[in-house]
Amino acid sequence: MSAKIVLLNPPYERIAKGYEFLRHITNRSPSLGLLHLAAMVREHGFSPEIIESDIAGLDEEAVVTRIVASAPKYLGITLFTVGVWSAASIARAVKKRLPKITIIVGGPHISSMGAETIERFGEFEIAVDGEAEWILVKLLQALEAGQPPETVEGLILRQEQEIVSTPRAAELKSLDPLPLPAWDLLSNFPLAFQPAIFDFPGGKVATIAASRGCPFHCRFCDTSTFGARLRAYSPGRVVEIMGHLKERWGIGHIMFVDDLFLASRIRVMEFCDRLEEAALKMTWSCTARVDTVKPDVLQRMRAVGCWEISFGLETGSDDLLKQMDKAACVKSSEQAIQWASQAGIRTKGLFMLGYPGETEDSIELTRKFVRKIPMDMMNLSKFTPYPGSPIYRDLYGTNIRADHWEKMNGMNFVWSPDGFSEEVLDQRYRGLLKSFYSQRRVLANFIKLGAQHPGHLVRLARFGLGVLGSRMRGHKLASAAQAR
Ligand code: B12
Ligand code: SF4
Repeated sequence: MSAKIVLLNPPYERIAKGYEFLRHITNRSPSLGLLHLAAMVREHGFSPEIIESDIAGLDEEAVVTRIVASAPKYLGITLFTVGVWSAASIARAVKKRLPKITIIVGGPHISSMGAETIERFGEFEIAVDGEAEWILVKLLQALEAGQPPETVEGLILRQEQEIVSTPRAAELKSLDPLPLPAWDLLSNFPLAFQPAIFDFPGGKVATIAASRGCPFHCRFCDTSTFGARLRAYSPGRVVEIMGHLKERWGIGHIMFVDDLFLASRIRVMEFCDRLEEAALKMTWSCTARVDTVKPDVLQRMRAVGCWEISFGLETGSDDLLKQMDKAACVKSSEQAIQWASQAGIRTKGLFMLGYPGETEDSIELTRKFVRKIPMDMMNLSKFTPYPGSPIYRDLYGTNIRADHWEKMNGMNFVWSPDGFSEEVLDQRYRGLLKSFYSQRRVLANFIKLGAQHPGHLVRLARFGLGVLGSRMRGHKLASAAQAR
């Protein structure tokens, strides 16, 4: 019988306590990393299972019960910094009840901080550094053959008291030979895995990472998993995968999650040609740097179904953009949003608040900027120095501590720039979002989208009921406290 491996996306603080109603409107995309790994190990004779804890509504205890009932030989956990503590506690509980299991970890947190993490958390037995499809297959094969894991490249291991690394494994040169992600292993795919509200046209959605790697070095960004060299599927293969998703699962919209989907103009134009030939009639969205778009490319993208582009705009201050090493300026941000919107593509701006060097003036510049440009959606994250990002190294030893890992979800200020308390930053955070979302133009867009795709309105209603319920619970608690 083939050896079983459970691949786990652990529960973590996705939503701050008291704000559970947000789950109706947030992004519920599955881990593509686990889907790729599952497909690859299955192709090599292993038997994978996937647990998406949050999406399945499982807390730590429920996850442990599930794993113990499944009794796999191997447990593989994907680690974002935010999930490390909860993963360690699950690993500890599982190991107690299944002492022969081997616990393997990988993912962005391990690619940036693998050695420190397995040194600190004895529960994690073997760590895989970086892109892991081949490394995991070779590791499982070595373990099944009774060979020591030291023979496999790309690992971080505990040997007696020492933490050692084996030589770094070669990256994939092209993504084409990879098997299709194992979407069939997800329960209730695609319905349970919807993106954030108003962030897709409606209907069934799936994600694809059509390329890996990014040659830029924005100081807040952790690129340690895939490195600086861009590798991709051929445009034809991307279209084949889209066709498969449409035929097998009824998917109508694709979200490309690549760091740099538009890195090469030639590649994008060829992708558009292939997509047109295939006549799939699907819509899609992607992310882009502002300096990678031009009107003709945008018009071509629109003609073959591009529905939305998310631009990493970050701030309305040129000074801050410079400090971030973003290699872009506010003027080019404005230009890109205008071009995209003139081409008929919706735009989402990704911003952050609280980067080192942020001041009341820079916040005011951002506030004016988000009201000036014709952007349809705004995503504002609270600046977080993720391990693996250049800024983490600069700030480490100031006031970020490993205990902050559990809070590193972009929704907490784990670090504040000079002159700001967390409370003030929180006020500015709410103020910026309000400035943007209170605009009539923006609200009218949502109403229009909701009328075209009522699924969004259903989610909005559930969210509203959640807010109401939470207020009432707060009210009851307050009355109970007063009564005491
Ligand atoms: C799509 C995406 C999401 C989606 C899907 C999340 C998910 N679970 O995959 C959503 C929107 C839900 C999301 C949310 C968040 N994200 Co996000 N997200 C991405 C993005 C853009 C692409 C991820 C992807 O699909 N890559 C392609 C797949 C194939 O790669 P992969 O998942 O890394 O897996 C490979 C390896 O890591 C490794 N591997 C992964 N897991 C495992 C497990 C084992 C056992 C092994 C052996 C190997 C292994 O092998 C895989 C195949 O090669 C990345 C940026 C990037 N370039 O990776 C950011 C990124 C991963 N996100 C990030 C962050 C911070 C978050 C949030 C915490 C906050 C936020 N900013 O939104 C939340 C919560 C995260 C969570 N735990 O779900 C950071 C992580 C930094 C860190 N150290 O934690 C990244 C790197 C962005 C960045 N550059 O800073 N995200
Ligand atoms: S923010 Fe985007 S462009 Fe900058 S390094 Fe990260 S992935 Fe690359």
